[in-house]
Amino acid sequence: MHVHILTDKAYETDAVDAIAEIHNAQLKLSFACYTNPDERLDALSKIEPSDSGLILYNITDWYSAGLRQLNILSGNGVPIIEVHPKNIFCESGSPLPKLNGNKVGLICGFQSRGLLTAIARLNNTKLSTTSVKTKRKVRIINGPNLNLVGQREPEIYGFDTLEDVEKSCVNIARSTDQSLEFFQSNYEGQILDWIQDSIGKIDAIILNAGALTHTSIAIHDALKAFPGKTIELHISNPHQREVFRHQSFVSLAADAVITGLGVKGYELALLSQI
Ligand code: CA2
Repeated sequence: MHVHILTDKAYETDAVDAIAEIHNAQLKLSFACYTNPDERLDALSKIEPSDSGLILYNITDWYSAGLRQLNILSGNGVPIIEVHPKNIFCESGSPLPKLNGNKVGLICGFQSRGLLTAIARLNNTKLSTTSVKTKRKVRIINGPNLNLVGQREPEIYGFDTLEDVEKSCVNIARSTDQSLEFFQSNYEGQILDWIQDSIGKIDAIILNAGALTHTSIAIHDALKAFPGKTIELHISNPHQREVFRHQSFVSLAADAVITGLGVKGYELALLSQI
């Protein structure tokens, strides 16, 4: 499994080096930065048809000789993915012209994280035993009465139902390469089981414990045992409400807290990198 990453921007090397370090344990990554077009051609000519793929990172100026080389590689069955940190379609840039062979695709707009997605894609294409190791695994856990959101008290919780929230979170998880499970229960024991079951399996829990936030030392203790990241989330801002909502046992065990942003808070928690 040998993936080549090619760029022509010297300032990108740090990001790519860090990514190469993470991935070299699982696959061989060769990273090269060529600002000189002739050197780039030379590098392309050294890629073997048996190699697993080529990632072109943030390269904007292509010229006919380069395209010819890429066409040969692509025709030889080497998958090629073009990655741009920015959304080139918003910046009046344009993608590489279509190649003859099996160009895999284009990823843009995810900053340097697009590289991870491209590597995971190539990894998957050729190595069925190494599934997508780069995916952050997230659980969103909702506590009591959150199944009523959108149906009652819209002045506090808005009009979106929990089902609507789940749908938008699933879309965000998909586009940010995270795997997501979305739960709701009215039972404290069930929430404890989901937290305990996350240990060793899940990278981050986004928890809206509902009213249990203000009462449950058991949830606090379970979160303390969870080694991943915990984001406490509330649709409303409990600090602006009754005094009994000002105390949170979850906050003491959480890495971050989002409150009062409505159901958008779920999406923001999912987009945050902690
Ligand atoms: O603001 C939040 O997200 C809360 O966690 C929601 C809880 C509340 O007990 C917390 O203090 C703050 C309540 C869950 C939703 O309960 C509803 C009750 C009736 C109608 C609609 C929702």
